[in-house]
Amino acid sequence: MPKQDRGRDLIRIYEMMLKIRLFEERVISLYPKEEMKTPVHLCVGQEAIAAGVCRNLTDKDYVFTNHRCHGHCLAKGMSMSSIMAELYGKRAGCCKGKSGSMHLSDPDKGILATSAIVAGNIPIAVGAALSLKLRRRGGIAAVFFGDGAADEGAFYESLNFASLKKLPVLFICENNFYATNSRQETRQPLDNIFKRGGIFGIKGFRCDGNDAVKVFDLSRGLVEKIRKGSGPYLMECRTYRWKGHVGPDCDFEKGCRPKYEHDAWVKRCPVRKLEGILLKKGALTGKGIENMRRRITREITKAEKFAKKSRFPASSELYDDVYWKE
Ligand SMILES: Cc1ncc(C[n+]2csc(CCOP(=O)(O)OP(=O)(O)O)c2C)c(N)n1
Ligand SMILES: [Mg+2]
Repeated sequence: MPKQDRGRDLIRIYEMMLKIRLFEERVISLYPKEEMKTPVHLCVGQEAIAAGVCRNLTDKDYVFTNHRCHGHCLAKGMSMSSIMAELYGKRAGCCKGKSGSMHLSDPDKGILATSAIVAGNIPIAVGAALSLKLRRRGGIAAVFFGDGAADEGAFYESLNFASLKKLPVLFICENNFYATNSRQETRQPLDNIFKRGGIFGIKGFRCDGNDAVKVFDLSRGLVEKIRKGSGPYLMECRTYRWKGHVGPDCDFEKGCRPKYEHDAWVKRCPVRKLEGILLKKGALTGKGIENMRRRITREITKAEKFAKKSRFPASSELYDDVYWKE
């Protein structure tokens, strides 16, 4: 990749990470008003993975995400207003106010469906990749899931089938070391998620999920190979969520994890890390970052206003767009 393009990519990745962070922070500040009638699983601290991977994807590619999906959806190009309106349960939301936070979708942007069933999105991604291959349509499927999803049988069945059929799919495990409040070592005898495709012939890689440059470089190489017909790859990105499993509080406040652990990861903030790199290279200036923040904040405020003034779906629309009819 020419040097200049790479520099541009890293700036765009930084901008996306900042957008995700500021969006989640706005949700945190609005949530206590209890106007969003949906659980929210926030991705503060994990932004580098969504932004780094999705920078290598196009509208032709699919993304399948899970309950912690805001960052992936923003990074795949979904409109912020349609996400915010969905959180408010409004008709102008991406799913007409019926999905809430955990089932965001936007087929035009390649987000066909989002599943909150842990690991449920993985076989769906594999099915979509099979369809891409059969239709010779080009494009790949990228699926984001947590370390908790690696406990599920569906993960292994999906790896097996994807490898068997050499499907264009990238498996991305966001290992934040917890599934709800259970630590990884209380659930898994070995800390080796990236190796678990090995028995099916899938190569796996591990990287620092708080280092956007590493995530971008690793996923770029894998996406290129998958596009050329290599079949699937698995990457494990090690990271940490700063907020509780669900909602805007911190887990250490509830005694679910030690504060020192949380504080150590906050010091390794992925946004600050990339910011430091770009400032040092002279690719960004303090003033440039300030302007970027202002622009994003305006976009978020616009999305909030849009969501608040949109209307709720009418009760007569309850069964529209669902399979079940009275
Ligand atoms: C099949 C299934 N089992 C349990 C749950 C309840 N649940 C929702 S999220 C979650 C933890 C998921 O952990 P992980 O996959 O590591 O994702 P993270 O929340 O850490 O991002 C659980 C157990 C569920 N939604 N689906
Ligand atoms: Mg987890």
